[in-house]
Amino acid sequence: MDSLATRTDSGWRLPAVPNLHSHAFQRAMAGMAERRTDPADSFWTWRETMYRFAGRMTPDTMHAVAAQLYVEMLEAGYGSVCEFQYVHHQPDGTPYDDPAAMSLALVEAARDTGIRMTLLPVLYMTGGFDGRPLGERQARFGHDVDGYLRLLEKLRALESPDLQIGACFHSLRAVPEPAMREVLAAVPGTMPVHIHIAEQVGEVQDSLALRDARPVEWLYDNFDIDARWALVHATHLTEDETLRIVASGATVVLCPTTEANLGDGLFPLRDYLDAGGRWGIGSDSHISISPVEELRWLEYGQRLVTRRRNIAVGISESVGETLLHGALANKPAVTGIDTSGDWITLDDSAPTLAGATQADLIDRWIFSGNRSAVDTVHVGGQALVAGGRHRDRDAIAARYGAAIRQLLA
Ligand code: NGQ
Ligand code: ZN
Repeated sequence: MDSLATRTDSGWRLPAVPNLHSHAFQRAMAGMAERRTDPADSFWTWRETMYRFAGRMTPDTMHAVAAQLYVEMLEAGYGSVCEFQYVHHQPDGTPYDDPAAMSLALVEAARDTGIRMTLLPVLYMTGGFDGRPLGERQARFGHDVDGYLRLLEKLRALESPDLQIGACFHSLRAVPEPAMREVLAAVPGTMPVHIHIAEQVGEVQDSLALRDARPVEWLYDNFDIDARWALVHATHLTEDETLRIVASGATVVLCPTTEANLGDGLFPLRDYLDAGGRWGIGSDSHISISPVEELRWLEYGQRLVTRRRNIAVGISESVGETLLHGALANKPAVTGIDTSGDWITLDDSAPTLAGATQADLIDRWIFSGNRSAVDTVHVGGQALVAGGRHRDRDAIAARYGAAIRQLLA
């Protein structure tokens, strides 16, 4: 396999990495849910903290938080982001004067920073597989199908090479089957479709109890899933489900640092790679914003359970090269965006890269040290990051600091 690293006059050049899963507002709470509130603390108790933060966001704070997040993404080597946006309305569920206000705040943040965005307005209708209504804290997430399609239509008018719109179902818990069908029938057949699925054991158990099928099994039994589908997490899979995902050409979006932080479980990576599955990475809750750390922990999780080394090795013998190839391959179907011209350079003076060759550069970038080695980032021909710093880093950080103080007040 040819290396993704090329030597240029300005140092080692690599493709920028697409970030396939983000909830921008969660950047504001990263590191603030790490105290035990109950011996049974879990994903579900974390979610209560997360809902409290979601409840405080306004279009202005959303804009400030997302701009800071996107600066950090670019500085880490991501060139594009899929934004899974479900905080749509005022806290009591009343739409803003402009029902797209929150989504537009994210679009503005992407424009401020220069990151490419696939905006995924989320359909969120029910509080569980049993179809129960949204809880009080979920009120601002909700839409009926018509309102959702109007939002999609409005946002699609903004599409450009830097901004694409996709369809998005929060999860099988949150969207009843008829609504999924209506949306899929109404949107173009090439539009990316993203969904959270099978992240937690509790979700698999509920699905078995109420639908007599596991989430991924149920999805494949009931819908034609193809390459435009992004299945976020898909942590808990049987062998049969794993093979059905591979055969469909869908992309599994792995978010290793968030999945570790939330105690989700471990995706069956080796089996999935053996079968030829497509995957990508996302920073999701933004507990970490680094493609290096996502890829490193994708591999380390597997090492820890198998008690072996060098697991994610495919046609290449380099783990780093294999991982980076995987994270970059086949993304237009799930992003709608052509990122092939976006690239980063690494800092030639970084001690961790001293004496690197094309054969070991990517392994060293991913597995050695913690100081970011990203020097420049070029998106759509523009240098957004130079010397490791985004061009508007300071102004955006100042606005972020003010927004956080307001959120925490
Ligand atoms: C979310 N996040 O929507 O932000 C979810 C939690 C849920 C992650 N799963 C809420 N990482 O799944 O209900
Ligand atoms: Zn998510």
